[in-house]
Amino acid sequence: MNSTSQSSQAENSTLANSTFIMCKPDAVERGLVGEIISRIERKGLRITALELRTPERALAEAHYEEHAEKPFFGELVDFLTRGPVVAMVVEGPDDNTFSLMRTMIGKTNVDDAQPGSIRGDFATITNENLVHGSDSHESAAREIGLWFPAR
Ligand code: RTP
Ligand code: MG
Repeated sequence: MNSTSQSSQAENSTLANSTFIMCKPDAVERGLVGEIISRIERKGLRITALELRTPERALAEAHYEEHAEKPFFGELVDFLTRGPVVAMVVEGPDDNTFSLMRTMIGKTNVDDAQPGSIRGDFATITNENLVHGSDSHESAAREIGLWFPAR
């Protein structure tokens, strides 16, 4: 790669084109991380940060703060903290990366998740639906800041 294309790639690397993706503990336990990463790469998206870690409770609570008042919040935090997750920043060529990833991940409820989507192909329980993806530009910026504060 020459210096011109390197610098233009850096200029195109914007937060607006990035989203936060996480392989949840069930994906790590079931050995589906490779499958999920492979789908992201084959789609033509780029992983620009990646970390395997078991989130502390405070991080899991902050991550899912929009659900703090929901009856399933405690169970959701228990689930997310039960083992390692793979946290990632994923970037695409345009500002619709979060939306492309949400389509690839599939609907929240496993009964609605279409075959061809990650949840549609591999999940049988809504509470253990393998992958998280930010649902807006605002969520993406907030979640990237939460999980990768140095970026
Ligand atoms: P995520 O945040 O994990 O990517 O999932 P999502 O946007 O598709 O769904 P969201 O509404 O944000 O819910 C977060 C996770 O909570 C569990 N959930 N349980 N019992 C219930 O009614 C219920 N609703 C949601 C799911 O595991 C969902 O992924
Ligand atoms: Mg969500």
